[in-house]
Amino acid sequence: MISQCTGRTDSGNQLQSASDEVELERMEWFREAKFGLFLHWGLYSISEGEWGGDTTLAEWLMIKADIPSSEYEKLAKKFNPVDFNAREWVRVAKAAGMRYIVITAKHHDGFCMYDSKYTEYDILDATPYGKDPMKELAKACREGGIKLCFYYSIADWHHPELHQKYNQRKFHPAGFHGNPNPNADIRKYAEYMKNQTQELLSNYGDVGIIWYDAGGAFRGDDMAKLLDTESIIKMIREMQPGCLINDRLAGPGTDYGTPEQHIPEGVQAKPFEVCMTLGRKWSWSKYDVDWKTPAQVIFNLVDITSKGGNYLLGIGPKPDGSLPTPATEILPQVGKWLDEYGESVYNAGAIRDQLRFREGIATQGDDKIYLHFFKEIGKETITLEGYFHDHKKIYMLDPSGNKEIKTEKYHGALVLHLPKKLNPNPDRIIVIEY
Ligand code: JFZ
Repeated sequence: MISQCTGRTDSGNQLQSASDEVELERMEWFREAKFGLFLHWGLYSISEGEWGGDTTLAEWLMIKADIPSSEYEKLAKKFNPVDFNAREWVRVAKAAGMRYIVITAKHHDGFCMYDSKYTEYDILDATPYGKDPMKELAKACREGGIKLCFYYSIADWHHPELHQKYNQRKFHPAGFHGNPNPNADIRKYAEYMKNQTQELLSNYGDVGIIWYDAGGAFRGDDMAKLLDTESIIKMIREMQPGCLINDRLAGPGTDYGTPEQHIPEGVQAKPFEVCMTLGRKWSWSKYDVDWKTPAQVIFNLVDITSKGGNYLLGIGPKPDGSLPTPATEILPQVGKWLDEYGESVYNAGAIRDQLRFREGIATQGDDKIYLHFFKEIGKETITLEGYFHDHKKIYMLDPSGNKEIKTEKYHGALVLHLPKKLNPNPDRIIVIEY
């Protein structure tokens, strides 16, 4: 396990090879960022979660409502996000403590939310908006000092050269396509996908991640061979060596894993990023009313950090370009907590020591261990077994003034005498500085 901060392996050895060094350098911003905003925004947003009386819909609108391309394409004429303000999106992300944004450049419906020279089925050519929002967002991210990243769907329910047999089969045995073409040539689609990746990496400055996703398509097929993913990865490495590639693009040499809507058990060997919705849906739905609380988001962020991962939290901007009100109410509260306690996340990662802390979640930085208490523990002391540092000081983290914690050694373990009254959740962190 490479430390979050020093880049040394667990035993403090130097890195094993030059490729480790390159990988470590490429991942550095990602490891330090910890927390990102995932935005699903497209023609499906216009439905606001409803189609033909079904109010359970979102970004899978086209396949779940079985809409042919000739019908679905008409949505483009209605897409005019007059309230889109890239600077406001970046402000909301930064105020939440988020340090990168992943936005859908193209989702499974095949509609491009950026100006592509390889199709007219994009926001510049097919909608009344007539601008490229990704240009505005790239500028705002640069000015705001956060990374812009693109979600790019490998599945495509509109492109004539991707046969429906490769698309999602769980809803349609043969796969779904809005305009099925029995003579589709996968090699032409592979070229289209590679060309669009190239233009995303050419026209928007530094890109932090190309966040590929097949959404269950190509299941049982050799995606790497069919799409020649190795040549795509090679091109990305050559064009922007600092750009990460997630593991949903099949093939050798991607950078990190992407558990979706769940937090894996235990510290993970490979870098990973949990992607999760803030509500229930990835894209905007006015029927999405079940939102996570700030405390739940904070717990998830700390839990994921303690396992060595990042947290990518998803919301769906409205078709007019504004952000859902619950998101603008919840996210600033998470950001306030990070303003006060963020060192226990940003400058920390999985515990490298053998420390056992059963009462909560522990994260570890270069010279500090953070003990997060997220539940009532009902006792006045805790015993840390497997702890071996000669600590400098131990205190309760408190923005109004850290409170010293009394300790004693007991059979090689460290006993901490807790304050009579622990701070209220989730602001209860004891720091061991060594
Ligand atoms: C995928 C997308 O389908 C979804 O719309 C959203 O963008 C999410 C972040 O990524 O979700 C998946 C991923 C994998 C499967 C299904 C949906 N799968 O393997 O069946």
